[in-house]
Amino acid sequence: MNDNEQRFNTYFLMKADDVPEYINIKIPDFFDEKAELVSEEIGDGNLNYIFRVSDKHSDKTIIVKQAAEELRISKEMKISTDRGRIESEILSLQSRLAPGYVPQVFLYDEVMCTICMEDMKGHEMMRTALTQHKIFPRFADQITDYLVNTLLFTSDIIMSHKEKEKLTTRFVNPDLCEITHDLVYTEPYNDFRGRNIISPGIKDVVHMELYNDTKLHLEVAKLKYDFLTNAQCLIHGDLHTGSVFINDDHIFVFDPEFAFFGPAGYDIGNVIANLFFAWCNCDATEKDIHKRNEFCDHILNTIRDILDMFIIKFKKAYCENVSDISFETDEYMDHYLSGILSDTAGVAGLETIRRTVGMAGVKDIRSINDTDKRERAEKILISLGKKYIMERDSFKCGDDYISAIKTTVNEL
Ligand code: SR1
Ligand code: MG
Repeated sequence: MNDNEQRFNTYFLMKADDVPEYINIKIPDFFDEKAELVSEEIGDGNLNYIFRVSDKHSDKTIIVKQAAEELRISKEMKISTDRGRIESEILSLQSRLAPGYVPQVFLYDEVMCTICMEDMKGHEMMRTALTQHKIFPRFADQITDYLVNTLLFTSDIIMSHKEKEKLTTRFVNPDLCEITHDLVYTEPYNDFRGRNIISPGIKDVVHMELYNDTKLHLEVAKLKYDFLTNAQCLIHGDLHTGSVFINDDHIFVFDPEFAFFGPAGYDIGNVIANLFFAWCNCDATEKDIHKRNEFCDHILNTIRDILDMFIIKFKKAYCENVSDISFETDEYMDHYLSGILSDTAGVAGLETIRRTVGMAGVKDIRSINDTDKRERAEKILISLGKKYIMERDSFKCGDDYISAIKTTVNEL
């Protein structure tokens, strides 16, 4: 082994210039012998460093994602780099469960804590596209395929109990789950760490509606306990619109480093909440009324369709694939599905609130420059989030979400 190869036998955080050599050593056949490689750091997430390596003489590219112990969002937060292993393993599993919906993994390197994976070329980050108010009519159909195939097929309804039990141990993810406990389930309701980020004009609302509402605290505690204990299926764990790359025809769902066996509704609720952030952004910033109406209507239709398509596809897949005789009846299926739908609404509420007042906000809302409009959006989000949480058992289909959204918007 020469000196160059040895460089990568001990972990260090790479700079863009290190990555071409790294790829040539670790995946020597990936690029052509005559390739001239260049590398750039393209990540803007909270946790990792993402590099794109390209050949100047061809259109071949590869993505290298490296985990650091210190998070990008805050150097004081340190988490295990094992998240890279979890991410590469779930991507491999999901490429079988939902073919075409996740990027291909070429290599996981446990020393350098890197994942080398397919570049999702021809796609853009969904959050970025949505903040430009682009419309994606196929998204509801695509994401519900992904959700049903990844969630239901890793649950005890379909997967053999022994296989699931074994798989559960591969996806124990304590550090990343702790981030979620803190940022999603705890801090938005008391700010005991002082990390919340609250617009000055909504401070009173936050105190009254979030910090001082003990009935809300009880329901959030129930949802938190469910997240801690309900190992229902293998979830993505952070399925916001920054975890989707999209174009007119296709989506990739990526970045599943928060994956673990948890409640199915966590993923569905995240999708629903994050779509509505795009609605708020357009409502506050789009000056062209026709574009505004078209985009906002499209978002509401997408939210409705996701719920309704999920229910139809879930029931079909359940009936065709249920593997345990105890769960074969329609009555059990309806009981199981209504639990998922209640969790979905609860988590949609938690995500809606935590991205509004918590440390990890979203660009859709925080980039609204007009203070009055941003604070109006934030008040809508807090009120809607609370309805989702407090009345979660009554959100049974897409129209229930649309009614709640329309009522809340008209109230504020
Ligand atoms: C400290 S990480 C903050 C947030 O970014 C991730 O994408 C997760 O959503 C996490 O809660
Ligand atoms: Mg992420």
